[in-house]
Amino acid sequence: MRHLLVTLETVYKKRPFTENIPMTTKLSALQSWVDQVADHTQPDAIHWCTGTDDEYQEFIEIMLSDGTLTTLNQEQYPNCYLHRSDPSDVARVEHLTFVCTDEAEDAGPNNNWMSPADGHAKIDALFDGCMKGRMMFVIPYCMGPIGSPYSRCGVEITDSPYVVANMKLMTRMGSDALERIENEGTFVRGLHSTGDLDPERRFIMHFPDELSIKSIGSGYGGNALLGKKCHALRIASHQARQEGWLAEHMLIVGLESPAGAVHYVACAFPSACGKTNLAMLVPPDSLPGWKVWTLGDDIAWLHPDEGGKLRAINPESGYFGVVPGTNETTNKNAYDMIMHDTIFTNVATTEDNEPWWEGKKDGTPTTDWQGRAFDSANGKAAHPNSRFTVAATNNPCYSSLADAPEGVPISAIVFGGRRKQLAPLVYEAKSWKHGVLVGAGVASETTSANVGEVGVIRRDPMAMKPFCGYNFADYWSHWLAFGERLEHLPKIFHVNWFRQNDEGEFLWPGFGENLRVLEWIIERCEGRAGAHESPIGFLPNPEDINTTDLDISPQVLEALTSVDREQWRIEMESVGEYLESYGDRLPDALRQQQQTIAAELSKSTYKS
Ligand code: OXD
Ligand code: MN
Repeated sequence: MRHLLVTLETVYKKRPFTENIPMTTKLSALQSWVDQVADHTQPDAIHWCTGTDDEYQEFIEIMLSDGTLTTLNQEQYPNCYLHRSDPSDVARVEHLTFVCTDEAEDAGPNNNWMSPADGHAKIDALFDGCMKGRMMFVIPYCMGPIGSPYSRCGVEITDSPYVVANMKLMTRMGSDALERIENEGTFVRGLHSTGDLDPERRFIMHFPDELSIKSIGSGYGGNALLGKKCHALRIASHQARQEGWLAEHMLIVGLESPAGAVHYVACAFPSACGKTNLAMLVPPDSLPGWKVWTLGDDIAWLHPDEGGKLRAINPESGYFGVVPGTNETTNKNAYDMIMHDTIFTNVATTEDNEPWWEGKKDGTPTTDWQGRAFDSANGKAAHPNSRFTVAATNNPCYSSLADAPEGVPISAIVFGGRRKQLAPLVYEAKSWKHGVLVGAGVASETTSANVGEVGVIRRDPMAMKPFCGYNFADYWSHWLAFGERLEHLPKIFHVNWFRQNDEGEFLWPGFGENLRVLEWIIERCEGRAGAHESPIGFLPNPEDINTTDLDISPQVLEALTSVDREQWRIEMESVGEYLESYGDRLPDALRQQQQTIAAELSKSTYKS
């Protein structure tokens, strides 16, 4: 290990890259791409990442020595480090993210578009010589278990050691991935440089037809860890459409009932709406015997298996989670998980050099996320989108099936959003087609995971608004056709944990208590739980939700399990208008679903 450290340090002292190629590849397409990128970006040296723990440690030490990382209190937080990013570089940048296809229509109204020629020209100019004085890292990675037929590989080239360390925590990267790439001969090409971090020279471009990504000017996870949003969602959604599967912004969780039956559920919620908390849920004491297993907290790749069932893998192997709000009550598993071997980004620190964030119950911040003495006049101590990066194996409830090449069978798909009003706690779609409409109609308040206004309601179909790599209308057609191919269709639900009363208080306790709603969902899948039919779907009767030992009034439960017909009629109209904005490509079956429900809601006989 010492030897490698010396090698990397030497490399940092600007050896010409041609003299330092510790690892090359027998795949000529990969070698020539790396050579061509090196010619273009002019790094001082190239390092091919092997993915070993020793190599990770070296990257940590290099970042500690150049100030990219600082050490946190090693007694309380062993192997935990803090990265403070450029204050202008703290979130995804949807307005600077492009999908480059020959025809604008193929990217759709849901994406910013440029032609591939314009996209390359614009971004290549920024890559010109951008790695001079820096080192270039080649990261072969595999999204999904190395041995799974459902996994797909990529190679990220970056000049950021922070990206390398994060990719090590988040993906299966290094020699094993390289071997698979060499055997398959195909991989997604991702080129990344932090550039000069000037937001004016920041772009994230996707070329789905070339299976390639170019990202410059940001070191933030969603913009820079190219395996995640760029590959596993935008490029993969395009590949999935061609190959007959789905790449979705969904957590995957296993729910084991006291009787020992395990159901796997995939849930799509927009960014920063609690997917990590749900994926790692701790059953409350009042629901004894339940166990919850995390498969993934952000992305699911869904494939039909030979028996016509839906199976899911999580392409990632780590979590890049929102830190604020994490505590022993909201998510004890996450709270424990991030007490060791974690990279924190943009949290505050205490006098004892422990990481601190809003919602952490103990400690007092003395230094804010920008490294200034904390003063509440400057805003929050931790950035609202501050993050932890941690390997999934740190998770106390990590599923033993997360590495299974065949994935897990999915019983239910759950959509959800953050809605103060209107959407009930839970309802069930009447059919797959209706479920596709439910997904297409998802709306949620915007969060700090993207640069822009926070708390504004926007349509976020299937929670994929920022991540679908092609026209949403074609995506909905793909979802509809996909359902036709499945012999055993999972049921589709919609949940909303975020309903508030007029005083702005949450109606539902959320967090671990959400298991009560999941219990209803899986009992519906087993044909055991009650419900009543309404135009919007099947709603639980108040008594169908297990409220044992829960402090909730009948009035509140009634409000959570009913719908305001007039408000939903207006909502359905707005969904209809939204869908029509996709024009001719909108699948008729979806239009019909919307029209049927709108018509039913208009009938005066219906009472919620
Ligand atoms: C994320 C996001 O980081 O959705 O997962 O923004
Ligand atoms: Mn996400």
